[in-house]
Amino acid sequence: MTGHDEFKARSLDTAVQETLKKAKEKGIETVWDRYEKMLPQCGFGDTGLCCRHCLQGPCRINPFGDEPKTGICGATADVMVARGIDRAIAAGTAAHSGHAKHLAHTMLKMTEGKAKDYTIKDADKLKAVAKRLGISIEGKSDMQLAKEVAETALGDFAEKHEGVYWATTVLNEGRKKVLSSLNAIPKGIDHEVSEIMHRTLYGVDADAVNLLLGGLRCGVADLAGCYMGTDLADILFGTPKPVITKANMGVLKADMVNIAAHGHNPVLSEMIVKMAEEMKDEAISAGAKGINIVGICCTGNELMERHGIPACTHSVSQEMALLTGALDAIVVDYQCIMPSLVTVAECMGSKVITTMDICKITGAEHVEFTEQEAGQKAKEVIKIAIETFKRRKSKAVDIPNVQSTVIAGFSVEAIVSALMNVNPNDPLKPLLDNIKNGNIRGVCLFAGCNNVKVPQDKNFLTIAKKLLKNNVLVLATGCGAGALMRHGFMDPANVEGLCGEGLKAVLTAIGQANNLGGPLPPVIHLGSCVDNSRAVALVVHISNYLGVDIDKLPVVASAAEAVSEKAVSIGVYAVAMGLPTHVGVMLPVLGSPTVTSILTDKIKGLTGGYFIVDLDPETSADKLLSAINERRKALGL
Ligand code: NFS
Ligand code: SF4
Repeated sequence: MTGHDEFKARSLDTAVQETLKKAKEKGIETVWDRYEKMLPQCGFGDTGLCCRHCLQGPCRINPFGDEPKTGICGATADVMVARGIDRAIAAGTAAHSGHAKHLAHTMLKMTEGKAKDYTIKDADKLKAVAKRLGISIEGKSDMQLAKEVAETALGDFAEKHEGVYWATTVLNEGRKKVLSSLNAIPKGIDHEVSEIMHRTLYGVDADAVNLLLGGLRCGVADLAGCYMGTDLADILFGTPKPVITKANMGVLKADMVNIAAHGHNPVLSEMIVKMAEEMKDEAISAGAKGINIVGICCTGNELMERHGIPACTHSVSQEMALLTGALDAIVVDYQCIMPSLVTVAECMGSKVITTMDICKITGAEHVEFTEQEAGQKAKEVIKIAIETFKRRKSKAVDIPNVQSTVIAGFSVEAIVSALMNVNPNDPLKPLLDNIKNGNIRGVCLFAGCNNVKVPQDKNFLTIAKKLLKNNVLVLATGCGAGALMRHGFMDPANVEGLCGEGLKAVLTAIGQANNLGGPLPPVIHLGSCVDNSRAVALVVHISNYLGVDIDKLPVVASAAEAVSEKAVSIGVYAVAMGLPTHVGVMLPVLGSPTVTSILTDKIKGLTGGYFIVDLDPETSADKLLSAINERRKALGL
């Protein structure tokens, strides 16, 4: 074995491999070590056949058909599995919409003069969102309008029976019809989450089909939450435009105060970026060259798409950022933050700083963040990092010399404006002409996390390579975007090597029309996980333009290395939108052949979308391609 081969089974990212070697030398435990200790994982849980929804349990059902065949209350395998998946959807929905609600509160406080560090960055987007929501914009100041948008957002959470629903303002007519007929239009985001908790309680819904239809409606509520998150973040912090930056651990700088923003909500990370600028001199007095903010996971994507902040690493490799020894602080809000970071930080003399009331970690420092004192709190966080730097600066660090060039920040607005440089009067035409003539076979969205069960990035890279060669236009969000960017898939220089001829020609033509001096990158970065809303917006645009519903379009999605319950809820709304949706890790549904066949097959007759569960990236790519081809054929292309 040479170099870091020993760690290839854990990650395909060479920076991660190098850092894993260091972890081993230092005897520091990582997520991969803990995974190995966990094996074999429980077969009941794996197949979805355990239930702890009441105090008579836990119950488990024999997956091989022997006794016990039901839970103590009589719940069958179908019911147990459907209840389990429903609760995952509700959790994912609660998280995305909690993020959106936080933005709405921030926006409302801003309009009341109670959050003075925030401003309206994109008044055009504000007006566009207001119009979409049916709010009249005549004679209103931006602040007044922002207040109404924030109040409408907050009004989307409770149950209501009239007025606008965020979800219906973003769907095309075809989808509205399909989802209404399935009673899958949410009546309120929090209402749907709470209803799932109710119906999955001991002794309530015991019909798998009914449970899954409830889950579908909650999935559509998740779309509303994601969309709201994107809308409000764009208004407050700016709608992304293409920006050149870097990704991977090589973006850390030994002679600077390195702060990683980790988690999700730009409400926090935007302030860290803003205040870092102001506190540069303080860092210099401490002996640093300045302050270097880097991103981890989705808040990293948010900072990258709006400011070109480089990405350090993503998802399963988050501990590695600390193991470099160069990170002076890692500041987190909520979601996808491994509690183990605290232990690694202790070993490395670094700090984990929690900021949110709902997300504290024992052993971390807590600086309670409020929108009222946002700038002040961000400064407190940065001060802690500067203090850590003073102690760290004389010590050796191990920053892997690995980074790739990234062009990020393709909001739908940015994509349309790039296309307008090709055809000013009819911007979508060039894209659709190329889909029709086969230069572009179809579109695939990669989303979701890195799962410890998969060699990091392997599924994403394998599938994306095959699709790109077959001229599929690839979009990416979240840590899926992270995986692809760390391996050069967002560097225009790699279009030549990665893309098929047709796709190459299209990316080059658009790049030239925009004076980029080269093509667009092989993979288009749409942003964070809530920004899957941007993918929905794009397909809705295309569907409206063509007058063909989304379930007929050659568009597919893949969460190739999913982890979070948020990936499950996103998957459900992708299916609700009518997309064939691949998941590259096992969903806990196999214990119920009924639920499995509904999700992977029967639902196709209802929404047009369906799940493809396949753990092998090669055959997964083939299945995605054939789903695209099947739809092309049906369209006569
Ligand atoms: Ni999405 Fe983003 Fe990453 Fe997965 Fe977590 S950060 S919200 S859930 S791990 S992609
Ligand atoms: Fe067991 Fe039924 Fe209670 Fe679940 S709800 S733990 S299956 S008795």
